[in-house]
Amino acid sequence: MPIPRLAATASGQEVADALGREGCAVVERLVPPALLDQARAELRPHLDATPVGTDDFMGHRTRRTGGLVARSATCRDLVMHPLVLEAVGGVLGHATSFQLHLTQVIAIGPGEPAQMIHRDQWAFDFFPFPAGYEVQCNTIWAMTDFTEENGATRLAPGSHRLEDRREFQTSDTVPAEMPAGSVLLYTGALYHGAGANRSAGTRYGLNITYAVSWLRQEENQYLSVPAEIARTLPEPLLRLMGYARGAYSLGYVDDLRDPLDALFGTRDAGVAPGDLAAAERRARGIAGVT
Ligand SMILES: O=C(O)CCC(=O)C(=O)O
Ligand SMILES: [Fe+2]
Repeated sequence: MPIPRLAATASGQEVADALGREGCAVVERLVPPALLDQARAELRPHLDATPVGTDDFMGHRTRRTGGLVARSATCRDLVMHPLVLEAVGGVLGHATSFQLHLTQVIAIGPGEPAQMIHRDQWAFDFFPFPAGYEVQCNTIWAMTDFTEENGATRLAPGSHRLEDRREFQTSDTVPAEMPAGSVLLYTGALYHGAGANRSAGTRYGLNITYAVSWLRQEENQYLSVPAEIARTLPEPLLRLMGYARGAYSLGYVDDLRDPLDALFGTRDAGVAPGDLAAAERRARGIAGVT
């Protein structure tokens, strides 16, 4: 089965329907490539400072840079992209709410072999979720063109319905080729993996994932985004990051307080709301980095 491809004019429901059918979908040219160039420019010092992975799964020629909500204003907008949130809501709508699970630029360097084919939901200690019960929905934005040669993500469309712990070969999968500015969506149960990079350039993908709010987040947003920066962010983004109760009472603070009350109850008088530059200066000072 081919990967469903939709135009940027598609509705969130159409994307969610494609995800229900095949477990994956590409929305072509959803944002101008210049927006992703801007994100890359904002992240440049962090991308340059990130070490390569230390095992075969993370990739010995692959750099994974996270903390994107703290580090890039453009990435905040991508986390909150309305079409993506609508599609994710369609896939995870059986739960009370969903939240941000991780943010990561995946930069695959030349010569990196193909990653093992896997399900992202295996991160939840390999819990055997029932077939058809999705707890996670993911995006990979193409910051550079994704081609079979440079390591486009490889997918087995329809495999979200198969049994767990299945072994796939790379040859059982197809590459999600797409021009820069496009986004690949796939569910937590879909078998996939990064492709081998046989080109001379680096493949940049922006992996932003979401999961139901009753599961633990893969990237700890409370520590990845310093509170001084968090206090400058819009409330809907904060809630998506986990400053909200999941289901009835998950994640409350002391006397059943809402996490946002706790965050703002200790507002730092030295940083005015919205003054991101001041917040970042303060955060760097606190972290001991100049
Ligand atoms: O970068 C990619 O194309 C996919 C990476 C991936 O699936 C993962 O690291 O879990
Ligand atoms: Fe993955």
